[in-house]
Amino acid sequence: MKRMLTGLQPTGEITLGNYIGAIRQMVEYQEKYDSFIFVADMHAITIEQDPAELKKNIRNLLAIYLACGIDKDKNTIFLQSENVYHANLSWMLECLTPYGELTRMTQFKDKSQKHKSFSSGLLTYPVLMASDILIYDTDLVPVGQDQKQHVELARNIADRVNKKYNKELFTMPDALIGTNSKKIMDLIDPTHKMSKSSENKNGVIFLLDSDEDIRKKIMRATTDSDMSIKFDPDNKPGISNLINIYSALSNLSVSEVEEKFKDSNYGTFKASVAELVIDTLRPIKEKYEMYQNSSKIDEILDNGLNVTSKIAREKYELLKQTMGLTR
Ligand code: ATP
Ligand code: LTN
Repeated sequence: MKRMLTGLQPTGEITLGNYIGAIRQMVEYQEKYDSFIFVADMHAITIEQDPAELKKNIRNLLAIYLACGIDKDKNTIFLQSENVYHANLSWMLECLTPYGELTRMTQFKDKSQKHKSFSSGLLTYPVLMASDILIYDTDLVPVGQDQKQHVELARNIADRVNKKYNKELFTMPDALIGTNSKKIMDLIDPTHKMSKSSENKNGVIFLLDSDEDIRKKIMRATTDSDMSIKFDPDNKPGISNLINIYSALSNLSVSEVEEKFKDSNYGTFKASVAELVIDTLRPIKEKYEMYQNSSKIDEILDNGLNVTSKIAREKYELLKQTMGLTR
């Protein structure tokens, strides 16, 4: 069985974009692959985090995973910072990665421009991601388009290190980009991705938003004055985004959604999108409450640490020996 690994950063409340673009795929893939799912908390600290807030976000993300249907019996679920081998392997890989390769990463260029001052971790973060992936001999890495370049870097590192030491040290991973994985845009500014860390929360649907808030946000979503429900991301980004959301949650194709609402006005269409989002999120919210307050999370993490630290330690020792870090 192929091994799959992926994780989200606990950098804030989980959005509908994270759900449609990432979590739903994880739930689907858990049936097919030997699946490793983690909370990328070491990645989160590349940007400054309030410690109490980070702690809360870590637990919330774990409860969200479970509430969305990630099954503890079908996945190895763990917290990245508890498994110390990730960062140790990452250091060795950093020393095997040219600086220029990291400054060329699109996400680094974007994020380093956005923040006045930023940590060196923001630059080296893709190597830690490569370490997360390579340490388990991962075959498949489900990610959104924005992370594809980082998986490519992990492949480059694996290939270079294997060649350098003339050994099959690492398995070559492949990015897995879902065919119907859609990029969900901000409701207020539909030319930008819906993002946990957006300033204006009115453009973002959080999985735990109240029904009323969801309705308000969708009814106030930016649209155009053309009044036709047509998918045209360049000229009608707002309506196209709502069509994408409806399509993703109803499993209807974009053209089936256009057909279904061809005689509707924007108000009716928006109300239907809102109701579908509310119906989708209702059971998730109910389960979330149950998991958040249970000791299940701790049991799951203890087991995850146990399983992953054995595998990770072996890979770490192997590279350590190979590089001559030994007495
Ligand atoms: P941040 O604001 O902290 O950058 P984010 O909401 O952009 O967070 P990430 O933690 O970077 O989310 O991404 C987690 C996963 O969710 C990734 O696989 C990413 O591709 C996916 N994802 C994030 N936002 C969206 C979106 N708007 N549409 C579809 N997929 C998304
Ligand atoms: N960088 C990813 C989170 C992440 C990840 C990984 C995803 C960290 N390590 C390993 C897949 C595999 C993000 O920001 N979404």
